[in-house]
Amino acid sequence: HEADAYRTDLMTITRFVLNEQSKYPESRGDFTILLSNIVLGCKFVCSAVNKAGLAKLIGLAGETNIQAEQKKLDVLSNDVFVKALVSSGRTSVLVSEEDEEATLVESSKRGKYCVVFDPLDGSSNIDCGVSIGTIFGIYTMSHNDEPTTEDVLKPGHEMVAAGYCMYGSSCMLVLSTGTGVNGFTLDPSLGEFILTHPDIKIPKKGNIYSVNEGNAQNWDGPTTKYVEKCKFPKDGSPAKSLRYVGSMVADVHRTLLYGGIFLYPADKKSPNGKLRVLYEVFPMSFLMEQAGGQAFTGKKRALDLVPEKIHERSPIFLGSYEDVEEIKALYAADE
Ligand code: P6P
Repeated sequence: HEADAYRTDLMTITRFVLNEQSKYPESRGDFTILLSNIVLGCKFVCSAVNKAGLAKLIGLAGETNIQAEQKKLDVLSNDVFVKALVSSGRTSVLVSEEDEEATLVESSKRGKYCVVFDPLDGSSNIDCGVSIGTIFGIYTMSHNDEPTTEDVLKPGHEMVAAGYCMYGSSCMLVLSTGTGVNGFTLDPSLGEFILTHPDIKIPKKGNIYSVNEGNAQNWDGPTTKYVEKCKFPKDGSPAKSLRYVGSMVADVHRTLLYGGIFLYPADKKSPNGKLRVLYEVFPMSFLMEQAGGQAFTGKKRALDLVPEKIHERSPIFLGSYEDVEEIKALYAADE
């Protein structure tokens, strides 16, 4: 009857976080309130993304330019997250991929957390039904003065939590609050995220590499050498498989569960790579380290980066510990 027991012991994300927070006697439930507002945003986006295709269909029948509606999905998602986070009364600074400037919360609504997020990463993939996602990272304020962007221009290792929600065949929220990584799947009939992947650990080594090979002509030496090694191993080991969705949440989620390495290297055209430090590189690097993997920028541990601008980019190599070690060795040899 093991299965029956499991089915009745529904561990929702809220209960799970409350259990975790109860270990800190001084916690006043602020984080749980913050998280419940992030979860609300994810449920909204999940429902909107799933209807997007249908809306497109209806759009064809109606006169509105559904394409414009489609495009707005990332703006709509951003509005929902900003409003939910501000109204939670638990945040002071918000940085979103969608907003050029940070949101500094008005004093009556301020709280001790700062949230950096990409409300709908990979949204260019919506039209073809590819999985997309929300990525977020959470810092705490270190003072009670006026909040500024300085409060989020901190190294990623100072984050207290990070996670992503992937809108795919199922809606899955992967979260770490610094004591490991757990995966929760949305049960639409309950409207609850249920713990389905407790204590996720990434395999120490994988046989998948994930990179946009279309940029190969612009790569530097170490990346070129590493990808060459994946395709034509010299030590007689089998060649790796290439899996590249082009949506970071989908590529990182597969890497976390199956192992392997995800690369978005610097190239001649973009010397800092393409992915954003605060709300793509840091949250995914935080999760990888918490799951026993690692994340490297080509020069240093990704979480040790100190961003100077809120939309700054960085090259990133993340995934199975041993796979990232190999590319670190190639960069070290290249110095
Ligand atoms: P490229 C999506 O546009 C995104 O921001 C990430 O989700 C994804 O990993 C990357 O860009 C894909 O970039 O240059 O390979 O198309």
